[in-house]
Amino acid sequence: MKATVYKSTGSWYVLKGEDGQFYNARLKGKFKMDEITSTNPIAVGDHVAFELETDQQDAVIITDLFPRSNYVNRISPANRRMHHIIASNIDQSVLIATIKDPKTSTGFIDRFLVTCEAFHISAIILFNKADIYKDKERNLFEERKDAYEKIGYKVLLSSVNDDRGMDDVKNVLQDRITLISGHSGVGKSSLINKILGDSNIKTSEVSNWSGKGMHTTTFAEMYDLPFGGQIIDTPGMRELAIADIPRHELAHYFPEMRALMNECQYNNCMHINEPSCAIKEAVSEGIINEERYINYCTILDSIKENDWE
Ligand SMILES: Nc1nc2c(ncn2[C@@H]2O[C@H](COP(=O)(O)OP(=O)(O)O)[C@@H](O)[C@H]2O)c(=O)[nH]1
Ligand SMILES: [Mg+2]
Ligand SMILES: [Zn+2]
Repeated sequence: MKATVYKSTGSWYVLKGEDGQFYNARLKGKFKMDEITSTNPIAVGDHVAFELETDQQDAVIITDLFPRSNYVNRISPANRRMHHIIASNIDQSVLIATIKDPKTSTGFIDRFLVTCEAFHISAIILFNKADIYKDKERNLFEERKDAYEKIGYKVLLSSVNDDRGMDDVKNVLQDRITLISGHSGVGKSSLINKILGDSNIKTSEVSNWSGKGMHTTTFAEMYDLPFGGQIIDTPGMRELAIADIPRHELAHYFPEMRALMNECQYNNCMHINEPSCAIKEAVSEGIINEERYINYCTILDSIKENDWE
């Protein structure tokens, strides 16, 4: 039978079969891994085949992995040459951000956007906690919204407390598979609980066995939305694998730079100190947002430190 992986801890899995049932699963002993640089063979979102007959009473056996349309990964903390695949077969990614309590920096937002560009996943920025914004925060939100919409990103405003923007959020999520990220305190759990409502049976409740006592909250997990579609929650995951991007490619992942970089005098221009740089000119003319450019420089620096060239 075919199934989708809803949860993965690295040693055991929760699948949803084509029959709509949830199954605890393990990998076949000799599971062939295509990607030798990956620390995990199976990730949330994967389409797999499984067999029911098994000597283990409590689990089905995953026998095959179907090709992924895309995936997101991050560098393994234990081994920088290895990757951990966080999720696969994703339609879009939503970053939950806030203007206040806590403040999400544009640096963090831009790193998220660059990562989505690199993985070819469309990105949406959702500013939460609208109920606590006063004039100052509202103005800053409008400024951010204008800046990001101008370069092609969808920006939403929501409040879990007073339900503001909840219809927009549902519209964006409906019938799609969405990876949700955001740093802690922005209301990720609150928002997810609100969207899922009571109707949702959390997949984690299916498995009351070997997973016990594991720190399952650090693993990504997929949930069915009551109005169609799925979300993938990524608890404890701050950032994706930005260090994988070679320095000379970084500007490609800033859409407003990508549009202009052919006009730089040097075709290997890094847009830092080079003469006749179309990007720097656009920044000084206010065509490219200065903060975005500064964040580009900061990310570029961090790649240098990571020694990926
Ligand atoms: N004022 C306000 N507080 C919120 C909102 N959403 C979440 N919170 C609060 O923010 C804190 C962090 O929320 P939580 O969902 O745990 O954030 P997470 O760390 O991103 O999962 C909690 O005290 C929530 O009650 C909101 O829309 N408005
Ligand atoms: Mg949380
Ligand atoms: Zn340039």
